[in-house]
Amino acid sequence: MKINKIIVRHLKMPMKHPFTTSFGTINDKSFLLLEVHTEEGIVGFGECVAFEAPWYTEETVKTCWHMLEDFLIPIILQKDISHPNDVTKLFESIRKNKMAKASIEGAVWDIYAIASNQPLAKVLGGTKEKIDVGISLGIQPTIEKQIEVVGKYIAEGYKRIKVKIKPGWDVEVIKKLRETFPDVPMMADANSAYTLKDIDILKQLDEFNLMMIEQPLAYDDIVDHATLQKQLQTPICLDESILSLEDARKAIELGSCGIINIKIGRVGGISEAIKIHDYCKSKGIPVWCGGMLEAGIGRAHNIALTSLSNFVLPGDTAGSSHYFEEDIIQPEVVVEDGTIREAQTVGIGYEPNRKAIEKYTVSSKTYNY
Ligand code: OSB
Ligand code: MG
Repeated sequence: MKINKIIVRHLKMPMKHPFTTSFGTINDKSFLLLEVHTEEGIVGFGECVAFEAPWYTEETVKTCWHMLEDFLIPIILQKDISHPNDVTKLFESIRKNKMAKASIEGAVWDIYAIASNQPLAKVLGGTKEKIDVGISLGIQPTIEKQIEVVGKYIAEGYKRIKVKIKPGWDVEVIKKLRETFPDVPMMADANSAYTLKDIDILKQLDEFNLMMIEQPLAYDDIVDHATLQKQLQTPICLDESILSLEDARKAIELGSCGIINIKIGRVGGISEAIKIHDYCKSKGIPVWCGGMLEAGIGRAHNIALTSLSNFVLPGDTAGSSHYFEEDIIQPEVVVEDGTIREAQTVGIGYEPNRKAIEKYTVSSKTYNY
């Protein structure tokens, strides 16, 4: 196949609830949506998960658009592509910028699945028909409110609850949550808010039977995490620190984590995500699919990826209605009893909602060969 046209749209979707982490608050979801056309007339969609500000990784909506316009789109237009893995190879000469790369690669996987007349999950080698989902909840103004919000989503059936922690909002909050919900599968995500100097605080969290503590230390660290893991009973899950299969290998060899959160955008695409999944499986390291507050296209990619067998822990792929009044896909993603059914139709399994896409688009540009 050859790609002959790419439409890049910048969308802004108001979020139902502001999302607060140790690094700040996100009120609106601002992101790039890619519509990729082939010569044969197949259309695939990819969602770029970079945020407006470089808090989670260094990429932003603007850096991604720059990388797409000036480097990635010129590389990909009119090249012969027989498999989405070719996209990863074509982008090898460009360093990092993983979210920008992944947005094209995701659309090419969609196209590849459509051309193969199969659901994306099947094309990726997925085996599950239904996936378990958890939910990631932002920091709330008070502990009472945090307990209320957690209770609401337990009642909705989510299979595990993730709460965000930061210095000053940790042991006491987790203790209260554990007292209120003694048996609920629960975990905490620090988004790199601690250092080894905080080891006494982090060790106190061992008391609360958490499934894991996600990314307690620096976003680019695997050495201190290994030191910490030796002193913690609770498994560490790495998120920000894992950008590639090589990172996963090194972290696992060092003993920096017991679990890995895989995000397609963070690792540069689905092909790399599958490699990390397979490697972790061979090492007995469970994985789960992380989220970037995606709209429907990114969410659909995450759901398809999660059908692979070593995604044994519930992911952060909550239902569309948790995030937005209206999603940009049809049907929207629905969670029932804490599970999502894998789509059975070809491609990503959801149709773009053209009206909603138009409504939320603030600017766009078309790139032709
Ligand atoms: O650390 O997993 C994270 C959202 C934005 C940036 C980083 C993270 C998150 C989440 C939310 O935890 C996951 C989601 O619901 O999409
Ligand atoms: Mg995280």
